[in-house]
Amino acid sequence: MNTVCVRTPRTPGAIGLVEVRGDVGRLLKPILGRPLAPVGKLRRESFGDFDDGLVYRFAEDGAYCFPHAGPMVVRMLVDALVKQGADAQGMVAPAFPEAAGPTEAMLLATLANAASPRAIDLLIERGIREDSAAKPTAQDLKRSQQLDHLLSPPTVAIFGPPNAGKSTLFNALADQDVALVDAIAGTTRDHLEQLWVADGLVVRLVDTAGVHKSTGLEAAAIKRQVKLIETADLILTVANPDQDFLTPPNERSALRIGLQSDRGIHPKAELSLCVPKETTFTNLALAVREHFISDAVANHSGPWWYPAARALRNV
Ligand SMILES: Nc1nc2c(ncn2[C@@H]2O[C@H](COP(=O)(O)OP(=O)(O)OP(=O)(O)O)[C@@H](O)[C@H]2O)c(=O)[nH]1
Ligand SMILES: [Mg+2]
Repeated sequence: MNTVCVRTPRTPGAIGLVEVRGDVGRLLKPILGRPLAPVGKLRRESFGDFDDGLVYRFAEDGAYCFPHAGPMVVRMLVDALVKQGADAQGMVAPAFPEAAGPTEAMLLATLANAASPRAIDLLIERGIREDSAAKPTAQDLKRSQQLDHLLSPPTVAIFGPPNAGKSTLFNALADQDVALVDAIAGTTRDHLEQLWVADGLVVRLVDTAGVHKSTGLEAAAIKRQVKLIETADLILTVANPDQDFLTPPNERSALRIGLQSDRGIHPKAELSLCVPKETTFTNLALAVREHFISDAVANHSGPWWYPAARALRNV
């Protein structure tokens, strides 16, 4: 079976580890642009036209690729391997010879792949590791599903009318100027995304263009972003003091945030922010983390039946 598996956390870092198993020579040749080196050789390679890094063939049927660890680069490498026929879901049994049993191996694999810093301590303290652990109760499963958000980043979309201050907020959270900020309404023409750590929970934060009527090419971009907003796990519905909050497509998971609070507090806001004066965004981070993982669950001492442990025990 041909498989590809990311062995490093899906957060920015220096080097990523992507493990390829199966017919590795055939899978990697089109991506590297030349035949794979023999077993035992570590060699510098180009990954398509999107990155370069190291490749180590540790067995006839196994290779480690070390690209740069930007989440986008890692995803492009995985996508390229999937295009060559590798199965990205197939590799569930990780090679952890130090594990006492299959459950502990799953725990180690989950630790290695967890997106959020908060997941590490929680998995070590409460993650199921005994093969003989008693089956989870309904309450255990309910709490575990909240904690699962720590493993792969949920999507959080910033949604609101033009000029609300969406990109200003997005940029401040990134602490860098990624999105376009301008006083002309409708400046952001497409969505942009980044990972943001909200009180120990990594989320995929998406900036969207102000919603307004449009035609042609721009309409296509807007259609795409409507879909993104519809499927987001949480929508931050924002408005400045002169604007009404828009009704998001899936309102049950929305948080209303009044922006530009230096110009007035929005009466309908659940949380008010003046982004340029914020330094820590503590309240926003807490509200976002609390949306996915309640304080009660975060502080509970019960077991965490992470997805791989549930799959192993069929629960
Ligand atoms: N007074 C004040 N102005 C702000 C604040 N935040 C943003 N602005 C200004 O509001 C204007 C619009 O900000 P953007 O962040 O571009 O708004 P946006 O919601 O991304 O707009 P579109 O992308 O066009 O939909 C800019 O001139 C910002 O400088 C704030 O907290 N206070
Ligand atoms: Mg914008």
